[in-house]
Amino acid sequence: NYLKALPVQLKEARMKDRKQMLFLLITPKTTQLPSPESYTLSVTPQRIEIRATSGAGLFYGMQTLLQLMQPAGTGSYSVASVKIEDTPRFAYRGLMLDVSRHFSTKEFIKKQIDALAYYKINRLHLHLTDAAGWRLEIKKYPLLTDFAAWRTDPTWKKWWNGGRKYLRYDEPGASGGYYTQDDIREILAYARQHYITVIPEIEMPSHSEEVLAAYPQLSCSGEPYKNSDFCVGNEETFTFLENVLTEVMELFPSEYIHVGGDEAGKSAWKTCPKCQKRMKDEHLANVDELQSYLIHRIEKFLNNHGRRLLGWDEILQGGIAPNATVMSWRGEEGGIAAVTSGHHAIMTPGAYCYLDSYQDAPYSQPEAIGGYLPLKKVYTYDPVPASLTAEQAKLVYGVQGNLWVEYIPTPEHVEYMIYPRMLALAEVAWSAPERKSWSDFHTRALSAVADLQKKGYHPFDLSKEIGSRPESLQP
Ligand code: NAG
Repeated sequence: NYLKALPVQLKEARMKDRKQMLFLLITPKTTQLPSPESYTLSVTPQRIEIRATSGAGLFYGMQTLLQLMQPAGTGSYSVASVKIEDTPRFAYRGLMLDVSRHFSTKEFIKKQIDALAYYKINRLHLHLTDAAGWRLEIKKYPLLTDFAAWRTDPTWKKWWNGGRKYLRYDEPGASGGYYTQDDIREILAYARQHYITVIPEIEMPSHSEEVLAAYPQLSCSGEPYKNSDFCVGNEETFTFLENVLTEVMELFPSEYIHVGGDEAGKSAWKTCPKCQKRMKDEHLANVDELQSYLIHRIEKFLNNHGRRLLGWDEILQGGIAPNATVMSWRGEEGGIAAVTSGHHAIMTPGAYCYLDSYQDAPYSQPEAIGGYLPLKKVYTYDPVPASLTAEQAKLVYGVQGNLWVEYIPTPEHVEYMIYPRMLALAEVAWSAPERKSWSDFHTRALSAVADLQKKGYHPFDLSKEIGSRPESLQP
């Protein structure tokens, strides 16, 4: 399927001599090919050969070949003779896209899949639910998309500061959107062709104002617009979450289901009679343990369905669930704590991986959430903290860039924030640290930006980088 969908240039390529051929060979596992994503690529004047033990490896060999092809006059391309053995450093190489704060269409997602796969990214984590809008059709709970997916202002910032109301989809001024289950199937089929696994995130117990506006009985107060956390004392909360996750698992084949877990306020739990009763019955010492009770129960549910739980590093609070994987975002401490206790971790610390930060001097940039993360800083990141033993380091499953879009209302702006920084992260995720070179990467990133522009993307123009962060917003 992928070969059918290849970019025009390769489909139209003709080898000059009929004996010149492109071979894609699946071969038995060898030490040369240690992972299913490894490949060898050999280009001689007579033949191009890619070997791998799986389709994924052949796919990555193809991406490298496409990147090496140089235009050589009208409609033809040349590739220099080369012999490459290549293997990824990390099995998990991801981008998270927040589609709640501002909705992204399925066409936009597919366009990003094209670019991400070209740079050998293999996970797309979709932040599908948050206060700003629920983005996934759930047949059992129609209000999630008839109501909680629509708000009064298309711009998050104005809406957030101005009353935070949701509207029915057919009310005048309703702004938002969601993916139907068919849209998701379409996205997933496209992602699969590009060897990208899509990981759905359903937020709990917090960042859930939109759910609690639609189904207020799931909150501690029982009233809309009062709480952001689910009531953990209420059995209905678990019925709801398990019903939602059942539909999510029917749609998404990913091993991981992301359950959020970040930034719960937990304050309503302290006075809610149901939460207090739960704490007493379950011998829970504090609200952290109450959160952990919910995460443990949800993990059991996911594990019973053959899935693994993934969550932001707050899932460590009150005791981590036995099989959970931690996504370490508030620095590296969460990831370190996870691997030290034998859990997997995915590194995504804000200081290196948060693509919603400024990438250049603020006065030259559209407003961002704060923080300064230029390309070079992303490139220098090492996802394995120096303090880890070799055994612990093996539990670092990979690295991910996160794009939260509170301040990023248009698709062009989303691309501007992703590229080229995601290319730096792709190299962090794939290449052995000793093979990295900033100056070499910088040169390649400049031409990659031009290439992305030619393909219709809107990357930050790296050739115009000012490269400093003045304290003032003025030049
Ligand atoms: C955090 C929140 C996220 C927000 C982002 C902005 C996580 C896991 N949680 O406050 O909802 O959009 O940072 O950078 O990042």
